[in-house]
Amino acid sequence: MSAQLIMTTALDPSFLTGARSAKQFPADSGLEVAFAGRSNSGKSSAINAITGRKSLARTSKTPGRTREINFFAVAEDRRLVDLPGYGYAKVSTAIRDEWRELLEQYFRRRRSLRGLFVTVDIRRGIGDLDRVMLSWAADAGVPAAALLTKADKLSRSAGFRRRDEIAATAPEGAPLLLFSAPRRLGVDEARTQLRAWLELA
Ligand SMILES: Nc1nc2c(ncn2[C@@H]2O[C@H](COP(=O)(O)OP(=O)(O)OP(=O)(O)O)[C@@H](O)[C@H]2O)c(=O)[nH]1
Ligand SMILES: [Mg+2]
Repeated sequence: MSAQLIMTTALDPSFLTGARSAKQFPADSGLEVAFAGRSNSGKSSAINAITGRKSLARTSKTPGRTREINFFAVAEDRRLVDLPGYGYAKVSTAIRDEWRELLEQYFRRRRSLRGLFVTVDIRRGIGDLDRVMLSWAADAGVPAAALLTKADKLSRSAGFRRRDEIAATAPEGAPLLLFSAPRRLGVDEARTQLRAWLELA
């Protein structure tokens, strides 16, 4: 087999744009994978760990910081999408409506969306809005996987136990992956999934 055939395209991430309305989305061509999840659940950290770039996506100790949809290019016509987190209580109703509207605009008509990671803090488990996301993806025929983030906060055995507990209440079909950005747990598996969705493997 030639070297060409076994080579995979390297992820070469760069920030494209932050969008506050559908008009600001990049052209809906090629393929993209989105990261959704509760505010502070580790979406931006997961993007950084998976792309191997420490501060590509801005992370924050303060929940609810990301109010835009941030698009990153990882290869020619292949993108990652960092969505604003949901479920953060301490914002005004007006801002919450704005977020919901923006997320709806994205999910309603994004034809290039080919995969969805939902980040779920392993200690919290899957919540109602995560369920909404996962069932929306299932209805839209978009494959989804849950990243059970912050697994480093639990011991190894507690992590496995917790995953089984969460699996018992999770909607069927979406795999659950133990994940830790600082420990790089599940990072290679998530990257393999991402590449498959983006047809980069
Ligand atoms: N210990 C640990 N901390 C993490 C992990 N992932 C994220 N964090 C921390 O959790 C906080 C929130 O992480 P972010 O990646 O900014 O979360 P987010 O989901 O993008 O948050 P919003 O954009 O506000 O919705 C930060 O303080 C991160 O350092 C993890 O796997 N382990
Ligand atoms: Mg974020």
